[in-house]
Amino acid sequence: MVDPSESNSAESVATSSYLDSISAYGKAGVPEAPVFADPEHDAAFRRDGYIILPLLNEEEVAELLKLHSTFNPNQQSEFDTTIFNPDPSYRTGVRVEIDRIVQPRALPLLANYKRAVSNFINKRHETKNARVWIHQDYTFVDQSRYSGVHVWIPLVDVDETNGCMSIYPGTHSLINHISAQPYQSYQCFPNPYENVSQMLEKGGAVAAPMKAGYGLFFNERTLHSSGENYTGIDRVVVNCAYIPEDEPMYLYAPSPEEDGVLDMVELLDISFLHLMHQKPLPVPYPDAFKLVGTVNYKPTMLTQDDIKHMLRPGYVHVHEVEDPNAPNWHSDHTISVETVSAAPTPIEVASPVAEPAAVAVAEPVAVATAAPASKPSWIRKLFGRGN
Ligand SMILES: O=C(O)CCC(=O)C(=O)O
Repeated sequence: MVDPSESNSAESVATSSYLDSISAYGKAGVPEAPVFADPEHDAAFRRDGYIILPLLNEEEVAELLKLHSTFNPNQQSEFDTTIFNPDPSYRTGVRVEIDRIVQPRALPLLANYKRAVSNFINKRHETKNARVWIHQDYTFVDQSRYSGVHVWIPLVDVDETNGCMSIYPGTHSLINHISAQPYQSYQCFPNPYENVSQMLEKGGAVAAPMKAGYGLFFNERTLHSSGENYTGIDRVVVNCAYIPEDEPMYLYAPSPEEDGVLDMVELLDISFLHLMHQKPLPVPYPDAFKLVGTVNYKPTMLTQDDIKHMLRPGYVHVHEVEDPNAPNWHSDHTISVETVSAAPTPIEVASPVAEPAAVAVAEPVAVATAAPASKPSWIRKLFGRGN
């Protein structure tokens, strides 16, 4: 992480040259199906793997904060996610309330997407062990055809003192990694980033300070992390996941029968999502989980050579402060990146990522059509009925 206090105000570098060069290096296909209704948002999201947009007004932020304190009045733990609360009626209550306020703002920005998950995350005040290390979230879509998208909406202003998000631009196009459960200590199974995580955290992180009510939309493949909350105030956020309107929500689990194979499982009832978190799904799968296919997948471990083109020491995210009371306000909402310390490392032109054949999705995620008619061939077997 670059420390802005170490700035020596070196030269500014145009955002586009930095980000274009990143996307030029991505070897993994990013499906063509649009994610955002606005083509400019869509292009930025496709290129960078994230975009920050104004989303909620002050009243909506205040209402959500109040709801959070009703749902979570006495949080003892340093980090809490309501989605994994064991009580189903609690989870449903949270979801209904978040959806009432957030989805009328978020869904119109997206291109034919629906909400999959709605969640409060709270990083309590004065944390010591609540750092969230760099990781890729669970894969919820058939990523040969579609991009999954998350939105992370802070309900208080965030920066590096209270656990703002850091994002790793372009990492959504680095590798076609399917993030399967069990997902433990940020070690997605299997985890191709293991040997490069530290290097990325040190040299590729873009801290994203944000005003309350803004939304950080990110591709479910984009790597992200967050630091401690050193302040005396809880850092409450709303976090939602979205999937294509006409698609089921998928989860991926290591096949109990065959090494190097992932079961592609349709989640029929979102209330059971918690069953797959941090422990293997019971076998045979519970009724809410329908096995629909399998995917050959042995990930290639990324090496430091693979990612060094993404490291640009000296760059920080500078977020332009706009009017947070203007939801969905479209304007020149550029995220600028400027040099604050060292001169940029020269960009290398050597192929940074293993050739597609080395990436073990049997056929690397293909560029998808907007409305594909059939299942991709990398879903090796399809089953008529579940389990
Ligand atoms: O809220 C945070 O600090 C991190 C959240 C996160 O990484 C996630 O939801 O995947």
